[in-house]
Amino acid sequence: MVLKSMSDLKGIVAGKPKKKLVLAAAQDQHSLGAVLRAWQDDVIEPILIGDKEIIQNICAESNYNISGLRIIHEPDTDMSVEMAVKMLNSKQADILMKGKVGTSTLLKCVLNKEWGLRTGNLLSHIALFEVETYHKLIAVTDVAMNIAPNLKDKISIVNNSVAFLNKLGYKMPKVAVLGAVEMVNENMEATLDAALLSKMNQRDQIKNCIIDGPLAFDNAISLESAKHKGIKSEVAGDTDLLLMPDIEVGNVLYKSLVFFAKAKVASIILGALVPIVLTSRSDSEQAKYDSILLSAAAS
Ligand code: COD
Repeated sequence: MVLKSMSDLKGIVAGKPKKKLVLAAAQDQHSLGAVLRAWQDDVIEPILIGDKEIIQNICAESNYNISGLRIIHEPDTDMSVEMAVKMLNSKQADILMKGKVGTSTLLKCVLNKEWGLRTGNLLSHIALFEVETYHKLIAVTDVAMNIAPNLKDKISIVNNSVAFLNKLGYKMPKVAVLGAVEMVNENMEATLDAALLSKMNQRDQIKNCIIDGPLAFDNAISLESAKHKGIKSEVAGDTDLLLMPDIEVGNVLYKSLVFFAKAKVASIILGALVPIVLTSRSDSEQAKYDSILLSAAAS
């Protein structure tokens, strides 16, 4: 099975038990809109932590019905994130969501050694895109957490992502490891890592997926382009997951897809005790809603 559009996520979460979601630093218009919609749709039971007065004002201005909603008043942003992470650590809820707080502030709390959400695995970010010009959803990793992953990190990032895609119903997701070129160039580390990951996959050291690389972006997503260059690959033109060389390339691709290609996006952090909805502050309410669905599908 592969997902063709973001609306397919609803089918995956339908019938699953409702999940408790904690929104940290909840005084954020788009996050509140998304959370309340997912609450209405019976996907989640929300708990909001943040500045109660601002939350109530945003909800009143937007005509959101919040009667019966649990709101914990904590006006200090850092404290509200800490409180949220501690709730997840003590298993009082199932999903963490970032509200009006910087990504690295939230991630530092998540990585706290005493009360964070570590599991001993590497945590990584995955984003799912619906782009009009591609025939199915395409996942991209890591565009927001791991800054400059080495080969060991990339193995963990692929394993996190593949386990997640397997959970969504993909039996053997096709993974393209990106470089600037499709040939191994000893001066380009990304191409060396890509070749090693492909060989590890062939030898069954990385399972439940088909990996090919290095592939340049065009070969990964266009069969015609791959054929033109004489590349024979099971992955080329039919990629389910793009593995990025580093955060800069990944983040620029993310923003280009959203702003230039008007792609829909949903994104979460994998590998922690619980799924974490971690979207960019500039992401739309729809992107935040789809990310909640994605986290519910993952938990
Ligand atoms: N998974 C598990 N443990 C990790 C991870 C990870 N991905 N990253 C770091 N750790 C552990 C380390 O092993 C160490 O024990 C501790 O956490 C601290 O590690 P540092 O010193 O390397 O990391 P920090 O605390 O300085 O920063 C961690 C961040 C995740 C905050 C940092 O990597 C970061 O800022 N990432 C980019 C976030 C961002 O700005 N994204 C914006 C794009 S939208």
